[in-house]
Amino acid sequence: MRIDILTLFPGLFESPFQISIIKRAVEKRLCEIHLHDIRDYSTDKHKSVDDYAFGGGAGMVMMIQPIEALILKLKAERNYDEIIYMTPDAKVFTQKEANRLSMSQNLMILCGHYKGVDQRIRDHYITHEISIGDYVLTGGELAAAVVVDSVVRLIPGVLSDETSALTDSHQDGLLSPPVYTRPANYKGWEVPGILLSGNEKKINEWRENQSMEITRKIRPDLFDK
Ligand code: 6GU
Repeated sequence: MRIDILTLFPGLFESPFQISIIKRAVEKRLCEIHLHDIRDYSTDKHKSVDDYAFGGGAGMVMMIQPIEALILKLKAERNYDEIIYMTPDAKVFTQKEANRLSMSQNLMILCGHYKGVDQRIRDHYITHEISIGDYVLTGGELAAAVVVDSVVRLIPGVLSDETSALTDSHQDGLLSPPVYTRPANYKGWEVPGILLSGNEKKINEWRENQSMEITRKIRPDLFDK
């Protein structure tokens, strides 16, 4: 998979993609992540990337020109499965979406800043919009890093058996059961005995029950979906 990220702040992605699972996915050549600085595509003599909103109001709007130049350059090089715009005014990202996007060959992700991008970019180039939750971030970069992380770990070969995605919270629509490791008794805090029994069938039943109970308690809304 190839992911192109269009941003005014490429530096924000440096550390998240240079650590752990994403780093390994890139090293194993299972994915390529390319960062593009939108400002490099401004033809303006001051390299402007934003301007005041028509109609007034606080906050700047990202201009069409540099974004379009960058999108057109990339589109001329390959076909994109989706051209995604990160914005709080979109449907909220889910595991189902992560699963779907993980089957892509090429993804382009545009990160919004300030008041967002000129609507005409959305109308004419964007094929999919993502918010990561009902709260506001300074820009789309951290949200894009979240989406990339959740998608890249699902690419076949990225996770080992031990880190398998199949048992993740949300993968089956439920929250995960509690987990424990050595020691079995720490200061008198004991691990549930069933987990030490070696009875795989009983252990799986216990985990399923815990999943249901925890989901009912913390996220009952997941049962409605
Ligand atoms: Cl994608 N962008 C911004 N700026 N804020 C957000 C978001 C995205 N998702 C949730 N909040």
